Amino acid sequence: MDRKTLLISGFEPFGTESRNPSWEAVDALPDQIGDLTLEKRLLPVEYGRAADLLTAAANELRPAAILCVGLAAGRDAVTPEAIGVNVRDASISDNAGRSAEGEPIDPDGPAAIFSTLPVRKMTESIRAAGVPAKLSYTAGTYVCNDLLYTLLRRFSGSDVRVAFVHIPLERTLSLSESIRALIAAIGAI
Ligand code: PCA
Repeated sequence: MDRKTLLISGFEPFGTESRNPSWEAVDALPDQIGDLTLEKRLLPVEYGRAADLLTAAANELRPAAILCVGLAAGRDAVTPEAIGVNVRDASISDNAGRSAEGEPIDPDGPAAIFSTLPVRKMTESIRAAGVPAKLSYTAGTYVCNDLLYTLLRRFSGSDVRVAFVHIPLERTLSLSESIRALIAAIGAI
């Protein structure tokens, strides 16, 4: 079997939450799904640095795909993200104390970039696994969007494809359902 690498990331806790199910779900995934070997990375909730760390890992591993996972506290479904936008704007600071109010991520970049993985198919596959899912057209304007946009920009035109999936809080969707959703999403890649 042709083995390929999937680079997959979750985030540290941030804001008022003491846990972040995105890393807990990623950490609980098997190391092998189908013909994909998973390389897992825990990322800091910091503008720029999260993307730099994952870019460095991708340059070293040359994965077939990068799947980033983050927490979307207000949502009640798993939401693959269709698009990253070129803006940082949030009422809370990142974990390094940096705040941003409507600044571009990359002054020379396009306003938005579409995900290069089949997000619609991933959404359907999560639903088929019995977990609520909805395709999203906004990953927000905080660190998750910063990571998605920056990776899409850096790997644009390359054979490294990129997607982002937001999962709800654990009190909204159990960790085992989030894990099931990620396995289904990966199956659709
Ligand atoms: N969610 C945040 C950043 C880290 C995370 O898990 C977001 O949606 O931007």
